[in-house]
Amino acid sequence: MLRVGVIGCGGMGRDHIRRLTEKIQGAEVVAVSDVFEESARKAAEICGAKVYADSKELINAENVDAVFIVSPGFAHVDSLLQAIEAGKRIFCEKPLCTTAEDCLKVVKAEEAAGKHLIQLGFMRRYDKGYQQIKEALATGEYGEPLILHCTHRNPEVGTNYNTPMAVHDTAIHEIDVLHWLVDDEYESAQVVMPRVTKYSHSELKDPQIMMLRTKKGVCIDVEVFVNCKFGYDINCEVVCEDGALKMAQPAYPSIRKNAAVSTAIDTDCFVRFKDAYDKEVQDWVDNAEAGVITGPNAWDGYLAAITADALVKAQETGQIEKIVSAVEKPDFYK
Ligand code: ISE
Repeated sequence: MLRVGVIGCGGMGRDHIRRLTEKIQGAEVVAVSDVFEESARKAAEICGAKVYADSKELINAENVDAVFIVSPGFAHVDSLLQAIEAGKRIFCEKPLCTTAEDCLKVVKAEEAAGKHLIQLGFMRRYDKGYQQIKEALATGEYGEPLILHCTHRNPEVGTNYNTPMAVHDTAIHEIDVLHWLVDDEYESAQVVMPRVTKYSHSELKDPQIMMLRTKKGVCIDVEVFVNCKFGYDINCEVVCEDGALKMAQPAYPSIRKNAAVSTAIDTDCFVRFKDAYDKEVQDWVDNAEAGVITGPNAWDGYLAAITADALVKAQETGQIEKIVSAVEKPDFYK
């Protein structure tokens, strides 16, 4: 049984605690901590874990085999470095860290420790729709991918959501999943700003068209539209040399009523990617004993951070921005 300590007991943290307690095989939550003690106490009620006021103490607790980091992004770097030092296995919600510099620190610390410890919570790689496309591409039957057309639509967002968040919070999922999907790396980024919807405000340009070019020359466009009003709508079509593959949508019945045919669209990511969240955590637990990480890792977190930085710069300049890594991919991550 993998004994897990969870750092960060907000909505997402409690969701993961429930998952680890009620669904996941082979794990139990034995420790929880949060800067707000009340949140930690509420979380402890779900799983009967011990509450720690200090997250470092939780990380170093003898009965904690693995650390689950669900605190706000800016707090990840300290917990990650402490957990690496303690040799604990780690699941970290996205982002790895909020700056590329901190991501690199974590990458270097993990490499120096010589053990793959960190899995990053980019759950889309575990979604059946993306997996089907990846498997289809691997058959070679459709030739090479040339263009990807994607949408990432949210019905609405909070009033504090601003233009750069369209990259850091939203497109960050496409940034990770799409280069994995076509097994390629990004070279440059550009953002085109259409007319702004009446549902937005002065701090948020919405919608946006984000474009990425890969090293092999695949062109990707992602429509990010976070006030689309009609649903949580994620689409991906891969145009190849010998066919075009469109990702399947979650299966809902087609309903005939009032002289119309309709099919439901999900309204949030927790429902749309429910199975993917369960699978990523089960996979992390299953691989813990063997000491391997098969999901997104710390290097993927670094790549996402430099790609996001280029997109945010492109939002401001309107130009094509190069995506450059400060270091070569270490052999450790190959
Ligand atoms: C949120 O943080 C997510 O991760 C969702 O998947 C995304 O659709 C949303 O825009 C983000 O704010």
